[in-house]
Amino acid sequence: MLPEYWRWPLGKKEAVIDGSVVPEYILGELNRTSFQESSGDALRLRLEKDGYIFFPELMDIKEIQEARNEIFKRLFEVDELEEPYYEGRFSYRSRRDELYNDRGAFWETVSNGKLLRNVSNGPVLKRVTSQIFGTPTVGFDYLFLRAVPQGRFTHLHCDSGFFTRGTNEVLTCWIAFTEIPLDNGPLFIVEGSHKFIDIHKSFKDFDVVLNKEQKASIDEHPASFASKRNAKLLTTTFTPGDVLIFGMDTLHGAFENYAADNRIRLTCDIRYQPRNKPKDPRYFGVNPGGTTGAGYGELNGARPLIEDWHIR
Ligand SMILES: O=C(O)CCC(=O)C(=O)O
Repeated sequence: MLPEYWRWPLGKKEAVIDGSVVPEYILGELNRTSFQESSGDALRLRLEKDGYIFFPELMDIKEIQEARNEIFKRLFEVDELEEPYYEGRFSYRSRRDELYNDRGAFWETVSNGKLLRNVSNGPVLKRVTSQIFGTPTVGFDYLFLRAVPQGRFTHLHCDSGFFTRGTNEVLTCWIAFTEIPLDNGPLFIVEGSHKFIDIHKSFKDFDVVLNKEQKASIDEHPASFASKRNAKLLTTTFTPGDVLIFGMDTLHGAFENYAADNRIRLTCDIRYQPRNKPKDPRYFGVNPGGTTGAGYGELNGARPLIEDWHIR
């Protein structure tokens, strides 16, 4: 339970999780890395040391804007965004279920937008991840596109229980399509968490589908979790085109979007692995089944924006 003074009302822009303000002293800034100025060895060292690599403005801004508009237009067509659609403001309405009888099929077509795929599965991330692994890589076909309206946040977790059935050599690439200041719910990383031995032990060999007795997310409030370990929640004001890459053991989550102007947060996360390592068939090919096998319908993104999210 958090002390009462952590709660609303909010002053200036603050980080919030589930209605609680995160104390400022727990927040820290992500280290920034320039891809152009880094060798493969330098990138591997950075990943080993920090558990993540943050590349500001890695992607071409025009391609990011085009992909964003492609997605916003689809959300506007189901009445979830206000006009003009390119501002990405949540309408608090939805006609998604009325217009499409299959949520998964709808979300799959949005996730397969050509302009979005240019960014997520295009040459830039392939080049960057190949440089990190030191061998050619492939991006997963199954994509986690997230249009995040007000009131949503992502619980603390690491990605190993989802993506390491084929190989442990997997990296998550998280891409910002909108500007994401603190009130818009940016992603955060728990400083040094890829080296927390107890966490590593409890999630080693954990598979979110097979080990039903264990949850992927950590229930403890990320602020108290971090504070007990003298760690900070590392984040930044993301700008469109920023990419954050992290390993499977790195604990992360996302702050709550409480932006008063109703702007949604648009991001996607995709995984890359060496091309010569075994692939988990759930995430590759046409109509991939995704984590549970239910396809794109299992994602929070497939839910109309007016509907709450599930927690795994
Ligand atoms: O974007 C978010 O809210 C969460 C992203 C995430 O959990 C991931 O990329 O693994």
